[in-house]
Amino acid sequence: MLKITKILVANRGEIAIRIMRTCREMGIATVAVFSDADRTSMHVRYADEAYHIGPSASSESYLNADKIIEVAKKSKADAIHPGYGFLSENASFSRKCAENGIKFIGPSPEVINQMGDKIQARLTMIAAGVPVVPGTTESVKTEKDALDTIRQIGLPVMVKASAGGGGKGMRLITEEKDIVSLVRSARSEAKSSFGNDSVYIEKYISSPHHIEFQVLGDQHGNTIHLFERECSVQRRHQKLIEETPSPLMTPELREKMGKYAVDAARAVNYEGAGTIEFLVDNDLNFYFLEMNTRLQVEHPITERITGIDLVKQQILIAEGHPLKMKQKDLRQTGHAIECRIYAEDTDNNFMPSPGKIHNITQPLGLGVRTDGYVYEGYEIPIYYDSMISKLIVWAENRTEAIKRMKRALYEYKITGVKTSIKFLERIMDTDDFRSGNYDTNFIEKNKTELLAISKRTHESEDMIIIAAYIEHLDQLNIAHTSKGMYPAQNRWKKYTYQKNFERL
Ligand code: MV4
Repeated sequence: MLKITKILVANRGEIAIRIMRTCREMGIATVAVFSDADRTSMHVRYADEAYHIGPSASSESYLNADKIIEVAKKSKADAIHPGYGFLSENASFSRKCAENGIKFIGPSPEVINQMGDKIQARLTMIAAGVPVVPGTTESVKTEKDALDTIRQIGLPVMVKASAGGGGKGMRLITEEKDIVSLVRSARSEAKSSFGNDSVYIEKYISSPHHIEFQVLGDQHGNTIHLFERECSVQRRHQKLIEETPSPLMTPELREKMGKYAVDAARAVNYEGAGTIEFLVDNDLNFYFLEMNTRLQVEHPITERITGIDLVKQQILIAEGHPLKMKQKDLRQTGHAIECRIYAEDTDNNFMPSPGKIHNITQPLGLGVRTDGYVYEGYEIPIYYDSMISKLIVWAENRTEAIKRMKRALYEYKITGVKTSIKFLERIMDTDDFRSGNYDTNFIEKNKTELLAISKRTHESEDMIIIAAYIEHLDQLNIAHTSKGMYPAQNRWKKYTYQKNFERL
């Protein structure tokens, strides 16, 4: 059995800190790596050791596999945790780690490749008996090939990049006359984005739910699932809110999908934490979409309802320990919701809003967790993702969890940069979210309401006056500290409270 005593975290931001927190609890030393732009970042301060790895651009730092491995060797780290994004689903990085005697915390390069190639993944799932979206099982070769296939499946269809995921190189085809041009443009986007022009075709599932199952597999062939996450609140393939259990789920459907999720992971002898993504249509038919071979952003909601530390499980699995828990012992307790807080201007087409954090007051109290990394005076760099924090709440049921999320969002105050907090509060107030009756079209469907209200709030003269007053006090450095509330802040809060609060 491998004994891990030091882990290099090949990431930045909230996830780097999230991983290091578990390491600290386990008595494992931590090594941070950082770019030019991250010299003053929190993950650097948190770690036991930190090493500079290059310029700000990720391509020259957090994606520099050789440099990171060099640091791991120099610092005598036994293992590398890749977090999410960056090198987390890079098979050649996983291989290089192994070649250098460093344990990559995640699956083997073969499994990463097998799931990274979406056509391969479909074939694997078909062989394992897992339902996939009807469509092609090999890449589309010629225009005639595409026409024949689409006539067989029937319009509408989706053309997708085999090396893709997350919406890149994807086209919806609704009319026969567009087939040739859309297949061509999907192919060229695939080529330029992934260096691979292989595309495949699937039947289009309209207004689906995006539901994913968390899985864990150890090195001894034990595989379990940790239930589902509902991830349908998305905007342009960027998730905004996730919750578990899914409001759509029934015990029977969960049992069925959970079994398939475990079958999917077993089909590749999956080692570590992974996610099986499904599309679920309005008649509750479900189809395997993709497998993510990493820890995901939204993992905390699963941790909250199962009581399991997923990072700890990843580390124990990497050391070679067999999973301690059995499927039949796992329970979903209560309801958890995560809101992703982005530094962006929701009134200006969700443009990133980098800059200096002036004040930050984070929500606390019963049932609240924040996974973040920014602090007062920190300057958010332009180079990386604009997600600055995740707000996770738990309560005994969904209605109470929504109330708690509204309370926590109300407490969350960030000045200096624009954030998505107000927009998230608006989502909590929509009938569609509150009823749990929403799918991947939710943001588009409620766009007018969500944006119109946020504009009106910002443009209200009272609000501008109050905001200016708070800003004035902030500059005098007397308002809005993390230690207490001041009259100006209370006025602001009362105003939004009366306007937006309704009993659920
Ligand atoms: C689909 C689909 C409908 N039918 N495939 C978007 C991201 C990529 N990973 C898969 N995506 C979709 N694939 C078929 N055959 C609809 C989507 C989709 C979507 C999926 C999950 C969550 C949000 C979405 C938003 C728009 C489209």
